[in-house]
Amino acid sequence: MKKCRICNGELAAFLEFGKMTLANAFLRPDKLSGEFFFDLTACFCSSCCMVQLLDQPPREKMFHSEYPFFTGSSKKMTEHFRDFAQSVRSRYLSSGDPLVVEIGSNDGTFLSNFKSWGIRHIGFEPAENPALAAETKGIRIFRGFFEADTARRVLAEAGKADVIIAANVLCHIPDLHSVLESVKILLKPGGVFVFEEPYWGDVLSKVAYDQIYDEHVFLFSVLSIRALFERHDMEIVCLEPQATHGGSMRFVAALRGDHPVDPGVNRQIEIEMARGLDRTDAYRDFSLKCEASRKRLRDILLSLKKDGKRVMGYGATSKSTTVTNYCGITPELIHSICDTTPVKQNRLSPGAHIPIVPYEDFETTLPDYAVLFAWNHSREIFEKESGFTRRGGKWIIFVPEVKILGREDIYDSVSSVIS
Ligand code: DWN
Ligand code: ZN
Repeated sequence: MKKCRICNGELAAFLEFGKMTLANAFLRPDKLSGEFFFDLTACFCSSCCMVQLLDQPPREKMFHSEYPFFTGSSKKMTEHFRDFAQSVRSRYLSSGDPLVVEIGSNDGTFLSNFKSWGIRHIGFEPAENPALAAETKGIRIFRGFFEADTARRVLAEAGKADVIIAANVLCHIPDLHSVLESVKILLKPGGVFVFEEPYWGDVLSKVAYDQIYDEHVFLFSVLSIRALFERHDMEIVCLEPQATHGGSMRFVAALRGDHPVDPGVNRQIEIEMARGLDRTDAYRDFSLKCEASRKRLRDILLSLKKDGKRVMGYGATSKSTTVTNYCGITPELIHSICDTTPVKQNRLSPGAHIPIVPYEDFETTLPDYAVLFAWNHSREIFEKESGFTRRGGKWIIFVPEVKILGREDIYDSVSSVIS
């Protein structure tokens, strides 16, 4: 049995998906052989409370020149990062010539705000596709992973950072001890490290098992993050829950004693203890709920197939790789998945081999039902696609529960999803 990546404690498996492929390895139809599979198993460490994968594929297999995710593909996420940047600017940037560093800056959606304000910035980005997109916008990118030697190189060139940011990045990095040591190399005394990540408390309560895939080697609670930062003489000084990615937590960290600790931090720890996030029972309950969710989604799709209905997927998310493979959803059950990302289009979904089609096909295919794989963008998508339900189409959602939604459920009732 492998040991906890944070504290070397014993790991207990609570959800085994079996053989799974890489969430973002979209395939060319003429190149199906040699698909990579690994055992996807979620574990819990009862010593430090960190939820983590038992095994994670090598990082070069996941984050490479063809990495297909671009933060800017969602209008609402672009707005979110503008607001986030404004909050960082007003709360944490001193006068003078401050420096903002982002770990995993993707296509530069967040840093573009600092660029437009004339504030010095550098983004670390190892994946070529998004790095290139950021550079095209004139954003300063360091092409590489964030590690002690790369942090030292940036330090020599640009000096210490006032703020280091990471958004939906830390949960992808297996060696968090190395990240925190590198943060300490680059962060100014009195500076803050602000990061936001999918929140394990939300994954549990929404049965969002699709947040578990190769790239997400960790899913964080405040308990587990506190245990990690304590080992590096750092502490969490503030927490700000976020609605993004189906429920995230923004953590503000600093060197111990540098900033007062907001009372909300201990309050959240108490909430997590009351919910049992430090005990294995909560995890067993979660895995039973995942199994029930999988069965219900599959049963609905099988019965729609029997009735001859046309079902399409909406959003070829990383998360959808877990859902399609875990639930055994093949092209016989879902005819295609539409997506706005050009590099995903005309490829096949990882493992399940469902064709990915351009977003415009959603209009022309006229599906009877659409499975909302991009459920974390439901507000944006329901706004954009009001015509689908107007002409009788129905959405199938599976988070927080498997449900079929018609127009009346989304737009017409007082307690609707969208209002
Ligand atoms: O942690 C991660 C998060 C931040 O982003 C990464 N490991 C990878 C990625 O996860 P994801 O692929 O699950 O993210 P999204 O944001 O849920 O992906 C949305 C997908 O849906 C994109 O491929 C774009 C597409 N989309 C669409 O076709 N129409 C999105 C919207 C909003 C739309 O209207
Ligand atoms: Zn541990």
